[in-house]
Amino acid sequence: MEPKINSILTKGKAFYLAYDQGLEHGPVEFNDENVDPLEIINIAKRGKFNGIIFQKGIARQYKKEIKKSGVPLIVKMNGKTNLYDGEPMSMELCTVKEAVKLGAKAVGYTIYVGSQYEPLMMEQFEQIEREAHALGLPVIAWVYPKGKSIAHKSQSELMAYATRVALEIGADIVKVKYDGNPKDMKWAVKSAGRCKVVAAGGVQTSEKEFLKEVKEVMKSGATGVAVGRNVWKASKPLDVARKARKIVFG
Ligand code: FBP
Repeated sequence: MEPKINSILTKGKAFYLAYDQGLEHGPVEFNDENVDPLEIINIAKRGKFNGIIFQKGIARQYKKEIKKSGVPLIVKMNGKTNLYDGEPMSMELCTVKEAVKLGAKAVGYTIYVGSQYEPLMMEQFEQIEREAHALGLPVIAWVYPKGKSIAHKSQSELMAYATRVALEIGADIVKVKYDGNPKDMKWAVKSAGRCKVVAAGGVQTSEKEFLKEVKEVMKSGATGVAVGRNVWKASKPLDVARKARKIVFG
């Protein structure tokens, strides 16, 4: 079945709010407000995001509120803590069946290309992708080059490699970390072919710098952004969201 990509796109553009950092980095990322998933659901709704990314635990405990918000749910299927200290590896934590039951409109999976465990993640991704596509669910691949073997590779080369990997393995959308160079992003978008490219927001920076990056990735042909910290860590998340949304949707 063709994936229903339009359920997570508006006029062909993606504006997603990512909130899996509690697992990936720990509550050290949060303050009194944004530690509460309800606050994030509220930002996603009022900020008019067209996707909200949660792990299955939050998706289940806050299912009612997510549904009520009307923001399409994207369930992140794998993850790890940053307490783990080995070659990068992120194992599957949720099945496609569970994600569908939680109301997912799409699923996401991280692959650390270059890691010693890359083949394992590729294999899990393939199974998830097959099951998700059989149900018409789009699949987003977070493709992050990590591990000992990539230490001496150039960032620009790696961004395009990441997007190309996503095209080749059947992802509908690939999420990459923007390296800060619009020329590299253009090449990465080209390398992705018909696989759509969204950029992660990265560590919190100034609003000005963040919006500049959003502008650059959009100008380079990206489909959108999947941002977390630069929105919900901001002193006025809805202000930043409004400005970023204007750039994404033009
Ligand atoms: P941010 O916009 O906050 O960077 O979120 C994007 C994201 O991909 C999250 O989904 C994920 O938790 C995090 O970045 C992973 O970052 P890192 O690889 O640096 O741990």
